[in-house]
Amino acid sequence: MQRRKRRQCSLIKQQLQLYFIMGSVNTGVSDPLKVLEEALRGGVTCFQLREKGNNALVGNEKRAFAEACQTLCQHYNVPFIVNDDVELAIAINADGVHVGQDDETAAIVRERIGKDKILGVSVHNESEMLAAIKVGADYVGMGPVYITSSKADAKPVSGTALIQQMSSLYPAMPIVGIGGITVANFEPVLEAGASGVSIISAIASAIDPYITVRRFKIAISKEVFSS
Ligand code: 3NM
Repeated sequence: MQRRKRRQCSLIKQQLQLYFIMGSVNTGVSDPLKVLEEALRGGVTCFQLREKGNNALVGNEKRAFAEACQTLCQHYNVPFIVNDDVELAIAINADGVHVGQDDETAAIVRERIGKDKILGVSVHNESEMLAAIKVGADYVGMGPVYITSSKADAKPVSGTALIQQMSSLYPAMPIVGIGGITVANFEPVLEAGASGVSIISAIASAIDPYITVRRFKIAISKEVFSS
Protein backbone atom coordinates (compact mmCIF):
# COMPACT_ATOMS: atom_id res chain seq x y z
CA MET A 1 0.00 0.00 0.00
CA GLN A 2 1.27 3.50 -0.79
CA ARG A 3 2.30 5.58 2.21
CA ARG A 4 -0.44 8.24 1.72
CA LYS A 5 -3.13 5.59 1.41
CA ARG A 6 -1.81 3.81 4.52
CA ARG A 7 -1.91 7.07 6.51
CA GLN A 8 -5.50 7.76 5.39
CA CYS A 9 -6.50 4.24 6.37
CA SER A 10 -5.12 4.55 9.89
CA LEU A 11 -6.84 7.95 10.27
CA ILE A 12 -10.17 6.46 9.19
CA LYS A 13 -9.68 3.59 11.65
CA GLN A 14 -9.28 6.11 14.49
CA GLN A 15 -12.28 8.10 13.33
CA LEU A 16 -14.47 5.00 13.30
CA GLN A 17 -13.78 4.10 16.91
CA LEU A 18 -16.99 5.55 18.37
CA TYR A 19 -19.27 6.39 15.47
CA PHE A 20 -22.54 8.06 16.44
CA ILE A 21 -25.48 7.89 14.02
CA MET A 22 -28.63 9.94 14.56
CA GLY A 23 -31.60 11.59 12.92
CA SER A 24 -34.07 14.06 14.37
CA VAL A 25 -36.51 11.20 15.14
CA ASN A 26 -34.06 9.14 17.24
CA THR A 27 -33.91 11.28 20.37
CA GLY A 28 -37.47 11.00 21.75
CA VAL A 29 -38.41 14.11 23.70
CA SER A 30 -34.84 15.42 23.81
CA ASP A 31 -33.65 18.12 21.43
CA PRO A 32 -31.55 16.27 18.79
CA LEU A 33 -29.01 19.08 18.47
CA LYS A 34 -28.52 19.06 22.23
CA VAL A 35 -28.03 15.27 22.15
CA LEU A 36 -25.50 15.63 19.33
CA GLU A 37 -23.61 18.35 21.17
CA GLU A 38 -23.43 16.24 24.34
CA ALA A 39 -22.22 13.24 22.33
CA LEU A 40 -19.54 15.37 20.66
CA ARG A 41 -18.51 16.85 23.99
CA GLY A 42 -18.22 13.31 25.35
CA GLY A 43 -15.87 12.37 22.52
CA VAL A 44 -17.62 10.54 19.68
CA THR A 45 -15.13 10.23 16.82
CA CYS A 46 -17.47 10.38 13.82
CA PHE A 47 -21.07 11.43 13.18
CA GLN A 48 -23.55 10.29 10.55
CA LEU A 49 -26.83 12.10 9.92
CA ARG A 50 -29.40 9.38 9.15
CA GLU A 51 -32.66 11.24 8.66
CA LYS A 52 -35.02 8.31 8.08
CA GLY A 53 -38.28 6.83 9.38
CA ASN A 54 -41.65 8.25 10.46
CA ASN A 55 -41.69 12.04 10.79
CA ALA A 56 -38.17 12.42 9.36
CA LEU A 57 -37.43 15.92 8.08
CA VAL A 58 -37.38 16.55 4.34
CA GLY A 59 -36.51 19.39 1.97
CA ASN A 60 -35.41 22.71 3.46
CA GLU A 61 -36.01 21.56 7.03
CA LYS A 62 -33.74 18.57 6.52
CA ARG A 63 -31.06 20.78 5.00
CA ALA A 64 -31.23 23.29 7.84
CA PHE A 65 -30.99 20.49 10.40
CA ALA A 66 -28.06 18.93 8.50
CA GLU A 67 -26.23 22.26 8.46
CA ALA A 68 -26.77 22.72 12.19
CA CYS A 69 -25.36 19.20 12.83
CA GLN A 70 -22.44 19.92 10.50
CA THR A 71 -21.59 23.16 12.32
CA LEU A 72 -21.47 21.30 15.64
CA CYS A 73 -19.28 18.55 14.16
CA GLN A 74 -16.89 21.13 12.69
CA HIS A 75 -16.61 22.80 16.07
CA TYR A 76 -15.49 19.47 17.60
CA ASN A 77 -13.40 18.54 14.55
CA VAL A 78 -15.41 15.35 13.97
CA PRO A 79 -16.21 14.07 10.44
CA PHE A 80 -19.80 14.74 9.34
CA ILE A 81 -21.20 11.99 7.11
CA VAL A 82 -24.61 12.01 5.40
CA ASN A 83 -26.56 8.77 5.05
CA ASP A 84 -27.85 8.06 1.57
CA ASP A 85 -28.58 11.64 0.42
CA VAL A 86 -25.77 12.41 -2.04
CA GLU A 87 -27.40 15.62 -3.29
CA LEU A 88 -27.50 17.03 0.22
CA ALA A 89 -23.96 15.88 1.03
CA ILE A 90 -22.62 17.65 -2.07
CA ALA A 91 -24.76 20.76 -1.54
CA ILE A 92 -23.44 21.37 1.98
CA ASN A 93 -19.93 19.97 1.39
CA ALA A 94 -20.23 17.16 3.95
CA ASP A 95 -17.12 15.12 4.75
CA GLY A 96 -18.65 11.97 3.28
CA VAL A 97 -21.59 9.76 2.41
CA HIS A 98 -22.70 6.39 3.73
CA VAL A 99 -24.79 4.13 1.49
CA GLY A 100 -26.45 0.76 1.95
CA GLN A 101 -26.84 -1.88 -0.73
CA ASP A 102 -30.26 -0.52 -1.74
CA ASP A 103 -29.22 3.10 -1.89
CA GLU A 104 -27.62 4.68 -4.94
CA THR A 105 -24.89 2.31 -6.08
CA ALA A 106 -21.61 2.94 -4.34
CA ALA A 107 -19.68 3.32 -7.62
CA ILE A 108 -21.94 6.16 -8.75
CA VAL A 109 -21.70 7.80 -5.34
CA ARG A 110 -17.90 7.66 -5.42
CA GLU A 111 -17.92 9.26 -8.85
CA ARG A 112 -20.25 12.03 -7.68
CA ILE A 113 -18.49 12.90 -4.41
CA GLY A 114 -14.93 12.53 -5.71
CA LYS A 115 -12.00 10.60 -4.29
CA ASP A 116 -11.26 12.91 -1.35
CA LYS A 117 -14.59 12.48 0.45
CA ILE A 118 -15.26 9.59 2.83
CA LEU A 119 -17.38 6.79 1.34
CA GLY A 120 -18.90 4.19 3.68
CA VAL A 121 -20.85 1.18 2.44
CA SER A 122 -22.98 -1.33 4.37
CA VAL A 123 -21.99 -4.92 3.52
CA HIS A 124 -23.43 -8.27 4.58
CA ASN A 125 -21.28 -10.87 2.82
CA GLU A 126 -17.94 -11.35 1.04
CA SER A 127 -19.16 -10.41 -2.43
CA GLU A 128 -20.49 -7.08 -1.14
CA MET A 129 -17.15 -6.61 0.67
CA LEU A 130 -15.24 -7.18 -2.58
CA ALA A 131 -17.52 -4.74 -4.41
CA ALA A 132 -16.94 -2.13 -1.69
CA ILE A 133 -13.16 -2.58 -2.01
CA LYS A 134 -13.44 -2.26 -5.80
CA VAL A 135 -15.27 1.09 -5.67
CA GLY A 136 -12.73 2.47 -3.19
CA ALA A 137 -14.93 2.57 -0.09
CA ASP A 138 -13.06 4.09 2.88
CA TYR A 139 -14.81 1.81 5.35
CA VAL A 140 -17.60 -0.75 5.53
CA GLY A 141 -20.39 -1.13 8.08
CA MET A 142 -21.40 -4.68 9.09
CA GLY A 143 -24.50 -5.70 10.97
CA PRO A 144 -26.80 -6.04 12.61
CA VAL A 145 -24.41 -7.55 15.14
CA TYR A 146 -27.19 -7.72 17.77
CA ILE A 147 -30.95 -7.21 17.70
CA THR A 148 -31.87 -3.62 16.83
CA SER A 149 -35.12 -1.71 16.84
CA SER A 150 -33.64 1.34 15.10
CA LYS A 151 -33.84 -0.03 11.54
CA ALA A 152 -37.18 -1.33 10.30
CA ASP A 153 -35.71 -3.37 7.42
CA ALA A 154 -32.64 -4.71 9.26
CA LYS A 155 -31.31 -8.08 8.10
CA PRO A 156 -31.21 -11.08 10.47
CA VAL A 157 -28.73 -10.71 13.33
CA SER A 158 -25.24 -11.60 12.11
CA GLY A 159 -23.19 -11.66 15.34
CA THR A 160 -19.48 -11.03 14.92
CA ALA A 161 -18.57 -13.98 12.65
CA LEU A 162 -18.56 -11.98 9.40
CA ILE A 163 -16.49 -9.19 10.96
CA GLN A 164 -13.98 -11.78 12.10
CA GLN A 165 -13.74 -13.41 8.66
CA MET A 166 -13.63 -10.19 6.65
CA SER A 167 -11.13 -8.45 8.91
CA SER A 168 -8.72 -11.34 8.62
CA LEU A 169 -9.18 -11.73 4.84
CA TYR A 170 -9.11 -7.98 4.06
CA PRO A 171 -7.21 -6.30 6.91
CA ALA A 172 -6.72 -3.06 4.99
CA MET A 173 -10.44 -2.31 4.83
CA PRO A 174 -11.64 -0.61 8.03
CA ILE A 175 -14.80 -2.21 9.45
CA VAL A 176 -17.33 -0.75 11.83
CA GLY A 177 -19.89 -2.98 13.58
CA ILE A 178 -23.51 -1.83 13.89
CA GLY A 179 -26.79 -2.93 15.41
CA GLY A 180 -27.84 -3.17 19.06
CA ILE A 181 -24.39 -2.18 20.36
CA THR A 182 -24.15 -0.90 23.94
CA VAL A 183 -21.44 -0.29 26.54
CA ALA A 184 -22.18 -3.79 27.84
CA ASN A 185 -21.73 -5.72 24.59
CA PHE A 186 -19.31 -3.83 22.29
CA GLU A 187 -16.14 -5.73 23.25
CA PRO A 188 -16.66 -8.80 21.03
CA VAL A 189 -17.12 -6.45 18.05
CA LEU A 190 -13.65 -4.95 18.49
CA GLU A 191 -12.16 -8.33 19.38
CA ALA A 192 -13.51 -9.69 16.08
CA GLY A 193 -11.40 -7.10 14.26
CA ALA A 194 -13.67 -4.07 13.81
CA SER A 195 -11.98 -0.68 14.10
CA GLY A 196 -15.00 0.71 15.87
CA VAL A 197 -18.66 0.59 16.75
CA SER A 198 -21.63 2.52 15.26
CA ILE A 199 -24.40 3.38 17.62
CA ILE A 200 -27.84 4.98 17.39
CA SER A 201 -30.09 4.23 20.35
CA ALA A 202 -27.56 3.55 23.12
CA ILE A 203 -26.46 7.19 22.77
CA ALA A 204 -29.48 8.94 21.17
CA SER A 205 -31.94 7.53 23.74
CA ALA A 206 -29.61 7.67 26.73
CA ILE A 207 -30.81 9.58 29.78
CA ASP A 208 -27.45 11.36 29.71
CA PRO A 209 -25.71 11.06 26.31
CA TYR A 210 -22.54 12.74 27.60
CA ILE A 211 -22.09 10.25 30.45
CA THR A 212 -22.90 7.33 28.13
CA VAL A 213 -20.27 8.44 25.63
CA ARG A 214 -17.71 8.86 28.42
CA ARG A 215 -18.46 5.29 29.55
CA PHE A 216 -17.92 4.04 26.00
CA LYS A 217 -14.67 6.00 25.71
CA ILE A 218 -13.23 4.63 28.94
CA ALA A 219 -14.25 1.05 28.11
CA ILE A 220 -12.94 1.29 24.54
CA SER A 221 -9.59 2.69 25.62
CA LYS A 222 -9.21 -0.19 28.12
CA GLU A 223 -10.08 -2.67 25.35
CA VAL A 224 -7.67 -1.09 22.84
CA PHE A 225 -4.93 -0.83 25.48
CA SER A 226 -5.25 -4.50 26.49
CA SER A 227 -5.24 -5.85 22.89
N1 3NM B 1 -27.90 -0.31 10.06
P1 3NM B 1 -28.92 0.82 17.10
S1 3NM B 1 -28.46 -1.82 12.01
C1 3NM B 1 -28.67 1.93 10.76
O1 3NM B 1 -27.35 -3.83 10.06
C2 3NM B 1 -28.47 0.50 11.00
O2 3NM B 1 -26.77 -2.38 8.56
C3 3NM B 1 -27.84 -1.59 10.46
O3 3NM B 1 -29.10 1.27 15.56
C4 3NM B 1 -27.29 -2.68 9.64
O4 3NM B 1 -27.55 1.21 17.50
C5 3NM B 1 -28.83 -0.19 12.15
O5 3NM B 1 -29.97 1.63 17.82
C6 3NM B 1 -29.45 0.41 13.38
O6 3NM B 1 -29.21 -0.64 17.16
C7 3NM B 1 -28.46 0.63 14.49
